Amino acid sequence: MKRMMILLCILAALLLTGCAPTPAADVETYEDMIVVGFSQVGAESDWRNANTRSMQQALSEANGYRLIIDDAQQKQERQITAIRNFIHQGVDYIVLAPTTEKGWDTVLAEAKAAGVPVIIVDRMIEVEDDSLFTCWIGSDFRKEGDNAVRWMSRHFGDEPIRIVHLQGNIGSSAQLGRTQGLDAGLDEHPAWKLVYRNTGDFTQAKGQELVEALLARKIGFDVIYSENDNMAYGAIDALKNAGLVPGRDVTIISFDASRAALEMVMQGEISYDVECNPLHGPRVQAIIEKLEAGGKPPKLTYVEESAFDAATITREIMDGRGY
Ligand code: GYE
Repeated sequence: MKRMMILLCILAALLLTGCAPTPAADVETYEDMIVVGFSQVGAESDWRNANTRSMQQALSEANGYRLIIDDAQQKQERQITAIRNFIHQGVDYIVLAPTTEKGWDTVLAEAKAAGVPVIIVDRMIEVEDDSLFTCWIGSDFRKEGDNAVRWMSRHFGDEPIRIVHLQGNIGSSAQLGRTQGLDAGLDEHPAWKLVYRNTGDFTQAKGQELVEALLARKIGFDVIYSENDNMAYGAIDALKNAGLVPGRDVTIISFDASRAALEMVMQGEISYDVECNPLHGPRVQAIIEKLEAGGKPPKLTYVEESAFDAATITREIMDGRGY
């Protein structure tokens, strides 16, 4: 019945846009498919785009899926609306990559009441009742922050350093964990001074803008702790435009370790990059297959991750990188 409803919705949409192929063929095609509504955060970073591509590749028509993606442009209200639409359309599964951790109780209770399983990917959610989601798969962001700080401790010890902290979207697990890591490092090293902290929304443009403003205000700093690669790219552009040499005048720590950033690690512009793996598509596919077969996936799954500096990065690692 649920599947029937979604078929009708898809057909109606196709007819309205005037691009419907022969309906009879379509009904048959979609009837055998697993319909997944994916509420994606946005397109703020290379990490995010790699994550979307991974979902599209794994949950493809060839693999038996009909994937409906909603881009929330980093707004939680838009995600809530998207989830409600998915419920009304009668999708088989909802996959949610949440903007922030809080604020999901009501809408996920609606999904539960409608009997739609919800799989959370990437960032975590904080809900009163854990039965509101089926399972979660993503990264240990606090561990990532601790990893970065361990490198800083090895590299700087108790040297006095002035740190600029570019944060991700406030309230997202990726921001919270990476910030907690740095805060613990600041507590442990009284010689480390935080000279500036602000959110760059995980975007390159905002990262550049923040660092340009700091340079214009003549605020001195030795280290930029950037909570993702795109903000680091923006910061690097700002430094170069001001005649500074990233890696020599300013040490840059970043997160994600996407291919372009690893090139910069190799060139010495980024000193340390903590890996965050966006390739969740096949993992979500495996979860759905397990559920379809009547199995029970683990409630929480953390992806194994590494980190790179000039001493550990190799051409081989970079060539094997899918994002
Ligand atoms: O680090 C950043 C993206 O939630 C892990 O979101 C993700 C983060 C990632 O915009 O680049």
